Order: sequence, then structure tokens, then C-alpha cells
Amino acid sequence: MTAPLRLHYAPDNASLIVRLALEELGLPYVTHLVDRQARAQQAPRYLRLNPNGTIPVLETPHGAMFETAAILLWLSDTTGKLAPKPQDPLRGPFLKWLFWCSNTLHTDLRSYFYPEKFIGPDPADQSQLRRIYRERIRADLHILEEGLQQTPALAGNAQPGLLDLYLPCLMRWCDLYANPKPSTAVSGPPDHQPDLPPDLPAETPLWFDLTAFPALYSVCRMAESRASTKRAQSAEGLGPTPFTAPILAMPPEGSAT
Ligand SMILES: N[C@@H](CCC(=O)N[C@@H](CS)C(=O)NCC(=O)O)C(=O)O
Repeated sequence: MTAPLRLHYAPDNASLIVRLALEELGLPYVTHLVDRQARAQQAPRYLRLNPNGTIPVLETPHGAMFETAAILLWLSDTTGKLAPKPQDPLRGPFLKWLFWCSNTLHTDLRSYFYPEKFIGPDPADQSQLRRIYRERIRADLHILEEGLQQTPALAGNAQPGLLDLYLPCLMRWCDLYANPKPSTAVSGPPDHQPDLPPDLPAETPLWFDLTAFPALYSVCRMAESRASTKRAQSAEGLGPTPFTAPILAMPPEGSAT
């Protein structure tokens, strides 16, 4: 790989997962901030790179890539790292869970975070959609925990793979943005402030507790010990324990929403 890779990112967005991969691989790259306050992801210049208007984009010698999991696999394929090889018996399970992260949990979180994109501006409709997706995400987390327990080689081991990068970010977002946590609601960025679900009284305990998922907790703990995470923490202002006890990002530039 000779031409510089350019990551179009916003702090604590899905681009964080790609940043972690670039750091883990030790690849040289430059970043370009997508200014979410200015809705730069909808600017014509950005839409030429990614017509979906989603973050991230990675500009590569083979063209601009979008879709987080595709970027991760491309990085892994071109370097021969961070994933089981095609003949490895772990390859199938790895692909299954990578695609599941992208198509199921990440997609369900997206519906929960941005209900207006899927059901329109009516707050009652949005609450209803969130209720549905909260249940889906709950079920997703149990399915994931069981999958990790059944196949421990997938993640949480000494040699990190792509799932060790993707899963901690998803857990971070579950905790920060999908939890009806009063402290988050007070200080959080406006369009990432889920209301307390209408069917839950204010004093209802948080529904997401990472410690209830031991395999996932262990993956997050290990992620926090890696140098790649430390570099991403300082680049995006992620705080001291970005995955096991996340706080809202205080990035040196840009904003999460
Ligand atoms: N399927 C996309 C989803 C990426 C995604 O949801 N990005 C969010 C940030 S975490 C985004 O672009 N949000 C802004 C928007 O949708 O306008 C991927 O895997 O890359």
C-alpha cells in the first residue's frame, strides 16, 4: 500500500472502528474531519465519496470505500492481518459475526439513534420505534454474548481481530446513547439524547449493563489495554475507560453529532 489512506471521520462515530483498525495495523493514514454540526456528510463533495451520506469513508488507492465492515475486511485482506485466513476453520464463524455486527446490531442501533430517519418527525411514532428497537437490541446482546461464549476464539484473545475493534465501539454506543441515563440526557449532544422510554418510569434502572455480559465485558477490557485504543482515545477525546465505563467524547476537533 503506497498512496496515503484518508479517513473521513467524526469523533465517536463509526469511523472510530476504522481508526482502531488503522492504528492496530500501524498503517500511515491522514484524517479529514466531517463536520457534523454543519451536516458535512450531506455536502455534495462528501456525497461524491459516499452517496449514502454516512460516516466513515476511507479513501484508498482502489477508490473511496464506505460501509464500516467492508472497509475493515478490505484492510484485513490487503494486509493479511486481523482476521482468520480463508482456510482457517474460524473464518466462517468470524465472517458470520462480522456481518451480524454490521447488519444486525449496528443497524438496530442506527434505527434506535435516528428514529426520525425511519419513521418521520412525530415524537409518538419515534418513541414507538425506539421501544421496538430497544427490545431488539436487548435480544441482540444476549445472542452476541452466547455466540462469544460458544466460540471464545472469536474475540477477547491476546491477538486482536476485527471483532475486537468493532464490538467495543458497539458496546460504548449502547451504554452512552441507548441507555436512558439521566446524566447522559443532561450533558449529551441534542440529537443523541434518547428520552426515557415512555413505558419506563424515571427511576427504572438502566437496561444496559455491560457487566451482565461477561464475554463482552472481557473484550472491552482487553480493548482498553491496547496501544491502538490509547491513540484513538487521545485523537477523539474518548475519556479514560472508553468501552467499560464510557463518558461522552470531548474531542479536540469536531463533534459526535
Ligand atoms: N452502515 C454504515 C453505518 C454508518 C453510520 O451509521 N454512521 C453514522 C455515524 S456512527 C452516520 O453517518 N450518521 C450520520 C447520518 O446518518 O446522517 C456503516 O457501517 O458504515
